[in-house]
Amino acid sequence: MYGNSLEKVRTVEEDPERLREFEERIRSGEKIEPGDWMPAEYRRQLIRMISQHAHSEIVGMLPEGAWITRAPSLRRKLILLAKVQDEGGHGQYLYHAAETLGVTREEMIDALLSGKAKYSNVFNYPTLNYADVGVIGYLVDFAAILNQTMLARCSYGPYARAMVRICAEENFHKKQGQDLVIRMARGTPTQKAMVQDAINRWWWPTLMMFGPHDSDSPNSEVLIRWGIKTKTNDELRQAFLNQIVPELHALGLSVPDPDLRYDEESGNWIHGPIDWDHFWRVIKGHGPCNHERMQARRQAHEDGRWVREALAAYASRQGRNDAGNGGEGLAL
Ligand code: FAQ
Repeated sequence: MYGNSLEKVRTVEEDPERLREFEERIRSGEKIEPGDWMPAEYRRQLIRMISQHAHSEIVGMLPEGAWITRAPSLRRKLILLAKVQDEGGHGQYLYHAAETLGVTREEMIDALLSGKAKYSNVFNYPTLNYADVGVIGYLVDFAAILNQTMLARCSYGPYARAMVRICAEENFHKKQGQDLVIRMARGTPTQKAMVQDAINRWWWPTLMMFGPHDSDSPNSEVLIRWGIKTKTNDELRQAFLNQIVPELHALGLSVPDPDLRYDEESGNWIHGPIDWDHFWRVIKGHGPCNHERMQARRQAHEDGRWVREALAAYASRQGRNDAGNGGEGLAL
C-alpha cells in the first residue's frame, strides 16, 4: 500500500538531517510555517491539496447559487445568499494559504480553467429543486466539516488556521441544511418525497467525497506521516455514516443502499459497494455537470477581466506616485 508516495519521499529528500528535524517538529505537535524549511514533497502535497480545496469551494458555489433567485421565502433567500457568499470567502482564504507555499493565484486559476486541476467530485451534479439545497447543506457540508475538522489539526500553520474559521462557518451551513431537511421530512407527503429523492441522488456522491478507500489512496500515507491528514479517507467516511444514518432514520428517511447494515460487534454502519468507476470518470471531467461548471467559471473569469485590469492599472499608478513621494503617503 502507498509504495509510490513513500518512494517519492525518499527520492526528493535531499537532506536527511533536516528531514529528521522536520519530522521531529511534526511529531511534537509544532506547526510548520511558510518561511520554515520543508521537504519539496511536503510543499507539493500541500499545494495540490489546498488548491484543490480552494477550487472546490469556488465551484461549490454554483450548484446552490442557482437557487438564490428561486428560494421559497425571503428568509431562505437570505440564508442561501449568506452561505454561498461564505463559500466564496473560503475559497479566498484557501488560495491565500496556498500562496504562502510559493504558488501564484494566477497559476492556480489557470490550472482550474484549463481542466488540469481537480475539484471535489460532488459539485458535478445538478440541483433539481430546493430540497437539494437542504440535502447539500446537511450531507455535503457535514462531510466537509468532518474532513476539515481533521485538517484544522494539520501540521501546516496557515492551512490549519484557515480551517478553524471555515469550520465555524460550515457548522452554520450544516445547520441550515439540516433544518430544511427536517422541515420537509415533517411536511406534506410531496415535500417528504422531494427530500427523499434529493437524498437518493446526493448520497453516493457524498460518500465518494471522502476519497477512494485507503487501500487505493496513493497520497494518504505520506500525508499522514507528515501530519497533513490526521485521519484516513475510510475513517472519516465511517464517522459520517455512523452519525448520519441514525439521524436520517429518525426522520423517517432512508438511504439508497440495499446493502447498508449495522454491525453490532464494531458498532459501525457498513455501506454497500461504491461505484468507484463512476467516481474516477467524474473527477476526470466526465460527470453530469463538469462541462457546465467549467463554462460558468470561465465566463466568470472573463467577466472579471476589467476588474483585474483596473486593479493592475491602479497599482502601477500607485507605485509611480509612491516613488514620486519618496515612497511615503498614499495617493488619494
Ligand atoms: N473529488 O490519494 P487520494 C466543501 C483525488 S469542500 C475529487 O485519497 P488525498 C465545502 C485526489 O485529489 C470539499 N478528487 O487523495 C462546500 C487524488 O488525485 P491527485 C473539498 C478527489 O488528497 C460544501 C486521487 O483522487 N474538500 O465541500 C476526491 O489523499 C458545500 C487519489 O485520492 C477538500 O478538498 C474527491 N472527492 O485525499 C462548498 C478538503 N477524493 O491529486 C460548497 C481537502 C480524492 O493525486 C457547498 N482535501 N480525489 O491527482 C482532502 O482532504 C483530500 O485531498 C481528500 C482526498 C480527502 C479529498
